This record gives sequence, structure tokens and C-alpha cells, in this order.
Amino acid sequence: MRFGFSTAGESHGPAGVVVVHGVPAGLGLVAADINRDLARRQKGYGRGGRQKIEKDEIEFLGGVRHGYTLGSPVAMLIRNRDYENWRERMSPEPSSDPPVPITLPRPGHADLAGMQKYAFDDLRNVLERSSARETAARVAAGGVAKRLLTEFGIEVESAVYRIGGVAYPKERAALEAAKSDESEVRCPDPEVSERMKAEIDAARHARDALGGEFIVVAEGCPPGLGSYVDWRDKLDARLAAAVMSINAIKGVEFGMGFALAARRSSEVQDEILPGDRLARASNRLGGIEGGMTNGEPVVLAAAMKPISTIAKALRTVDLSTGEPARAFKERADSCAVPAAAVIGESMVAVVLAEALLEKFGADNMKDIREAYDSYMRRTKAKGQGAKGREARA
Ligand code: EPS
Repeated sequence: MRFGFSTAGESHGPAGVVVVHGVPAGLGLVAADINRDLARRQKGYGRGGRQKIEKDEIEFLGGVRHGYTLGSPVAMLIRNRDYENWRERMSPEPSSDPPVPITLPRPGHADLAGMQKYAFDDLRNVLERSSARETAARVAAGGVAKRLLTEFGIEVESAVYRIGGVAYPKERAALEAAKSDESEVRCPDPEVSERMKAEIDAARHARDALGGEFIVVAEGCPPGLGSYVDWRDKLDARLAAAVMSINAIKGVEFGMGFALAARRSSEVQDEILPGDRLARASNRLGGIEGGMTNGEPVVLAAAMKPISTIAKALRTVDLSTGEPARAFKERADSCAVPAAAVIGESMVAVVLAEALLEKFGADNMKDIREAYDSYMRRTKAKGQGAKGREARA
């Protein structure tokens, strides 16, 4: 089966579950590989009270033995500590005393269309699953993907370069992404980070929320992941779909993205330089040409809209009466862009892992390694490491 994953679980239910399928046998994998990214996702200035309750960690339920994958689905569980406070309201058993339905859909959330689509009269049935709590399970899947990619010298990093009105140059954020773990907002620059935090504070005091933009960079990709042959195989389309599926993402671009449209071709294409590696003079296209990696770092940026659950409740209609009302308010984050950047890394890693295994086989690490080495010898491609970073801007 192709590499990929499915998740299950409600935000205030007992646990999040993820099953990762298509994982080759013989990959070294321990819980710490996964838990590191789960902790990174939980950080970030602007998170609400829920993150003080949760401490996300996985429990393997299948697919791993004595520190190595078996080729069977890797199943993981992340318990919701908050479930203790929600046992009655989220019980899977029939209830003799059901809670009062919530009927005030929040503009910008899945509430209204979700209730219409699934014939619910309580929007809790929608918000529990549409909640970004589900992204914890995605990050666990991303941890498996990253572990695989690391074996082939591929590293995936992220940085935040905009929160509300405060921005840092995108090109610099891409070059300095490795430093972003040190910042509470995942911006590599300490001074801009402080301004971003002040922006979040101001929004919170105004009972509002903020969005922003982040970049994901994958270094060390061999050329030829994805394909130009069929539209479904094009790597940029697959990456864009994966990142667009993250809650609240409204736009994705590669390299210079939308700004490329205003330039002449000679100011856009990345010229090919002589030498074994056939490196590029620039990386304006973000490492993808014709739906395939070209050996330069893959550089993708995404725009996140502000969170739709806000204390300053917006106009809505009470679906039980048809009367104008104010939207339902749930405890919420005031900014989740730093967390979204970590989730972006995970989704990018999952798509790259899928494409890598398509190219080099998927049964066991030994055969994949041989296929990879032989391809790299033929193409004379090399993992880029620090050298690739210079080519980005
Ligand atoms: C979310 C609302 C908040 C967030 C949650 C996403 O949860 P709660 O309603 O329990 O306060 O904290 O995100 C997470 C729990 C998480 O782990 O990211 C929402 O409505 O989407």
C-alpha cells in the first residue's frame, strides 16, 4: 500500500488515533522521534488554556517491534487529558440526559455547513472533529515520515514570517529556518519575534485573533520525486493539497509564488550551472519544475486566516429560533500560526515520503537504500546540506 495515513478522534473524546500505512520494514523508529514534534506543535505564543492541560505523547499500538518497523501499519494513540472533564458530554454510550444543543454557528468555522451536511442539530457534533486538535495525530504521522526522510538526508524545517501586520522577509525566513525553534512564534529573528508577540497580545486584548504566513523548507530531496506524466502525480499539486488541508489555510505558494507572475521569464527561471550536481543559480521556483523535485530545496509558503472562534463574537443566526444572535464562544487560541508551521512540516514530510517510496520501492529499507544509491550514482545528484541553503534566495 502507498505511504499515507488516516486519523480518528474527537477534540474532547478519549484520544486521537493515527494509522500510518505503507511504512517500509526495517526503519528505526522510537516514540521519542514522534514526541519531539508533538511537543513543538504544542508550543507557540498565543495558544489558549487547552495546551496547559494536554501533554501530547504517543503510544505505539502496532507496526513497531524492538525499535524497528515491521512493514505493517504503524498505529499510534495520543490520549486527550481533557477527556476527564468531558466524560459525560462526550460519552460514546447513549445518554439519558443529553447536553443542551449548541445552535449558534461560528462564521469561518465548519459549524453551519457541517450541521446542514450531516443533519445535526447540535454543532458540537461538528466542532469536535473539525477542531485543529486532530492535527496532533497528523504530526505523529509526519514524525514517521520525517524519520524515513532523515535516512536519505532529507530534512524538513519551518519558520513563521508573518503574524497579522508584522512581517519578516520570506527569503530570510527560509534561509534561517533552523533557528526558528528558539522563538516562541517560530520567527528566526528575535526582535521581530517580540513585535509579533506584541501583535498577538493586542489582538487578544481586543478579544480578536490573528493569522499569518509560514514557510516550509525541505533540504536534500533528490531530483525526480513526483512526475510530469500524470496530473495526479505532480508533486507541487500533492504538496499544495496536503498543506491546504490544514485547518484555516487559505493559500499555498512555491518559491516566489504569486510574485513570479509580475516578472519576465528571464527573471524567473533558475539557470542550470555546470558541474556534477547541475546546481541552479537561484531557487525562485521553490525546487519544483514540471511537478518534480529538481534537486534544489523545496520551498513552500502558506497563508493562514485568523482563528474563527473569537471572544468578540460575530453575528450569526440561532438555528433553533431563526433569530439573529452572536456566535458560540469556546475557549480558543488567539494565534496558532507557529503550530500550523509545525503541522505544515508534517504534511510536507508525508507527501515527500510517499513520493520517495514511489521512486525507490517500499518494502524494506535495505532494498530502498540500494535503489536510492544506484539512482544517485547515475544522476550524480547529492544531498545538498548547507550548500543548498545559499541557492534559495
Ligand atoms: C480548537 C479549540 C481549542 C484549541 C484546539 C483547537 O480547543 P478547546 O476547545 O479544547 O479549548 O486548543 O487545539 C487543540 C486542542 C490542539 O491540540 O491543537 C478548535 O476549535 O479548532
